[in-house]
Amino acid sequence: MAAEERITYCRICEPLCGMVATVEDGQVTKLRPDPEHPLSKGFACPKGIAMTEIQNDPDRVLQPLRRKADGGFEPISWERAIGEIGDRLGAIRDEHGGGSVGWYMGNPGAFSYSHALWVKGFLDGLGSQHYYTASSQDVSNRFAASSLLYGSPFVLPIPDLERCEMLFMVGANPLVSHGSVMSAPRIKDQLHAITGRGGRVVVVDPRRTETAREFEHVALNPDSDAWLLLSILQVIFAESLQDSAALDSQAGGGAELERLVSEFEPERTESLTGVGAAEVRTLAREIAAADGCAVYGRTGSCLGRSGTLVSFLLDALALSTGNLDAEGGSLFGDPAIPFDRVAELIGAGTYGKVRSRIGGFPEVLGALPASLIAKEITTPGDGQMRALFVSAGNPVLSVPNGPELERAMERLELCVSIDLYVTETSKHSDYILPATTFLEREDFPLPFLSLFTTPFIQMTEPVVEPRGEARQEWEIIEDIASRIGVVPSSVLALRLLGRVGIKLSPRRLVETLLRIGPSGDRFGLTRNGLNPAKLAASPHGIVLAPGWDGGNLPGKLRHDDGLVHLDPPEIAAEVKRLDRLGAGGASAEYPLLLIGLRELRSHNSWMHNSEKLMRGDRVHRARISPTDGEMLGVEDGDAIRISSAHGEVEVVARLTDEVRPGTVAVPHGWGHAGGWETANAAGGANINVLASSDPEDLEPLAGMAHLNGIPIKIERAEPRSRRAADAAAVAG
Ligand SMILES: Nc1nc2c(c(=O)[nH]1)N[C@H]1C(S)=C(S)[C@@H](COP(=O)(O)OP(=O)(O)OC[C@H]3O[C@@H](n4cnc5c(=O)[nH]c(N)nc54)[C@H](O)[C@@H]3O)O[C@H]1N2
Ligand SMILES: Nc1nc2c(c(=O)[nH]1)N[C@H]1C(S)=C(S)[C@@H](COP(=O)(O)OP(=O)(O)OC[C@H]3O[C@@H](n4cnc5c(=O)[nH]c(N)nc54)[C@H](O)[C@@H]3O)O[C@H]1N2
Ligand code: SF4
Ligand SMILES: [Mo]
Repeated sequence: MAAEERITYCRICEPLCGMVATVEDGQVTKLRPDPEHPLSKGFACPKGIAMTEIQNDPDRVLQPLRRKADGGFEPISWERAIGEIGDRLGAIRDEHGGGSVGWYMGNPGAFSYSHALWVKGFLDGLGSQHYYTASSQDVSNRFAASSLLYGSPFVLPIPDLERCEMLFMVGANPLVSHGSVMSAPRIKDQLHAITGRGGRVVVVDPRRTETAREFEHVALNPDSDAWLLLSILQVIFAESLQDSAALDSQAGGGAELERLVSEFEPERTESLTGVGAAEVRTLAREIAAADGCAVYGRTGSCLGRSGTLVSFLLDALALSTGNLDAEGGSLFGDPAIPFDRVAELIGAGTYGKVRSRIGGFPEVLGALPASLIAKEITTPGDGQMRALFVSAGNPVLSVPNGPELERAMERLELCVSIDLYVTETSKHSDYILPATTFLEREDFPLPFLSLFTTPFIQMTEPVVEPRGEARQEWEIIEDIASRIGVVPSSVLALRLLGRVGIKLSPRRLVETLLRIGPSGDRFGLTRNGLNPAKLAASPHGIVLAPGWDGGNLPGKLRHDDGLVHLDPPEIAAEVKRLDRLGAGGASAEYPLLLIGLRELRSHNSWMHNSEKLMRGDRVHRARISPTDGEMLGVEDGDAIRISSAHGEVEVVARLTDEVRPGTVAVPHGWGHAGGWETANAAGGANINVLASSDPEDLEPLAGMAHLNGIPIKIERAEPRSRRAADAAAVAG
């Protein structure tokens, strides 16, 4: 059969780059970047290209699997799998209530609108609050900060890359990550365009990253961002550099903010941050003086001990300098389907509506801290979790203390995974159900519409039929739910169903939302409005406007007074707690601080089975400063043992002055022991065994895991003489 080309877009990470798939005999044989995509314009990264290998991976799970007594798996039919799961789930629900059923949805779930909507609907249908996502290792505190500031967790500022004179970027490495909580294809070009027009990109990061190297770098101590931002704000108010007009018109509590930051002179915080007071003063003046400064933070601003405070301070800085909701600063998307309003309608746009049974943490967008899943399983009492579904997630490698979770999973009465692989997590399930890849499903970037820095919309059909017996998550959920008489849907879905009398599929739902949305055709009432036919006729996607306008924020604010709140008591309490925490937490026993790192050819834990991506000299390495190396007697290439108060791992040392003395950077997502041969062979370790899953170690306002700035110590794992002897033996 002749080869055909199909237009689609990548759903591995947030730029959602356009792709062209070559399909031969019903198989994807090649993926290449789509030159006609109006934003990514022929760009794709190595992961996007390597998706062909994942798609066709011989290690992929392609049939439902059931665990045998010996721990191995046997294939069974879908009918049997759904029947058995339904029966067991029904019995658990009847005995212990729907609130004993939990679900963890991992990162790829966010890239499938149908998956995300149906999981939440299923748990709502069951009446369970045990909803967990990768958010509590990623971004929950950004949502929590938005809730405090704007009264709505989904109100997220995105940098105006097109028009800013200065981009102040805290804890992000977009040259590798390709951008997050902003969808900005070709981000590298966009950053160079800023400097190209005479502007500046300032990167605040403990490590001299790929991005920091190409632009300006402010090096700071891990997990000290809150102090840095408090000091920048202190200077702005003390030197009367604030934009009083913006403060008066947009915000309430400006005076309280000024008071709150007043004692954080840069001279007081420089020993905590490692950033000199003079440099902080200069930075503050430059941010205030810039003709448009976009203040942006990402995972490095979220994974410390005070992430909600840091996210809050980033927006407070933007607002105080007249850069919030203003062109050249931070903007708020107003997309064709207003996801924040949809979430509100279905009751998902919440913060603190319920609290976790363990630790009393507030839910964020319905999700509770994933770090607590193990304890929710093992702690008896009302609401104890007895059944757990895991879809598109590998929490054994991604949350703190994977070994604790592995042990807890073995105690569940029912555990079901929906994944592409037998992973470190799914291998502990009673059933593994084969999921489609994104190339095998239709899609629509629902949650990302407001985060595109250029307003954009695209819909894609599946590129190929599902391989083997793979099914989409929402279909699996429908089948299981109907076995136990649950309707997996949210309030809005039901309402729409009744109103327009259509069979509820995710596609119908999203098409309806599109047509009744602000840019929709209102079923023919608005000429030139968007509808599915129009999207189908533009498979490369449609740019809806050259950029977002300033001024969208008032329509999104949900506080009764219509203002941004700069004085939430929770934030004042966090500043007090920060003072008690003191510097980084390093001690005589654990003198170094561990931070994370992303690599161009890894994607969290799930692309290490691609030979293309694993080619060459890829080893799980800890980046250590040469000064520390010398002190520890560790040389480049040595096997080292890293230990914290919570666990220990062995990895390989790489000495580099990218990190300063005292800081060690190691990527997460390694240490495989699943059904993926290439990944297993890659070696490395689960770095998150060094992190704590104890409630007292989670960030209080969003329950986020503390993954950056973990106090550690390092020793050589084996005497070098032995390694040299081994090498000599091999050579001989
Ligand atoms: N190639 C690749 N791309 C990815 C991913 C991947 O695994 N691989 N993952 C995707 C996902 S899930 C996400 S959420 C995004 C994340 O997107 P980013 O947040 O842009 O990605 P990171 O590379 O983790 O960048 C975080 C930076 O924070 C720094 N950092 C660590 N601790 C601190 C600190 O205390 N303060 C400050 N200021 N900085 C700190 C780290 O050194 C790092 O450079 O990337 C996405 N893109
Ligand atoms: N130390 C440290 N830990 C971190 C981070 C860090 O920076 N440092 N980053 C955190 C971040 S930002 C994130 S987002 C989390 C990620 O945490 P998780 O989402 O728990 O882990 P992933 O490695 O993304 O695992 C994704 C799983 O989904 C499967 N999969 C891929 N596509 C699909 C699909 O379409 N459908 C289904 N059903 N399955 C699919 C893959 O095979 C894989 O098993 O990790 C977090 N952990
Ligand atoms: S940057 Fe790479 S992985 Fe991310 S969407 Fe683009 S091609 Fe896919
Ligand atoms: Mo993430």
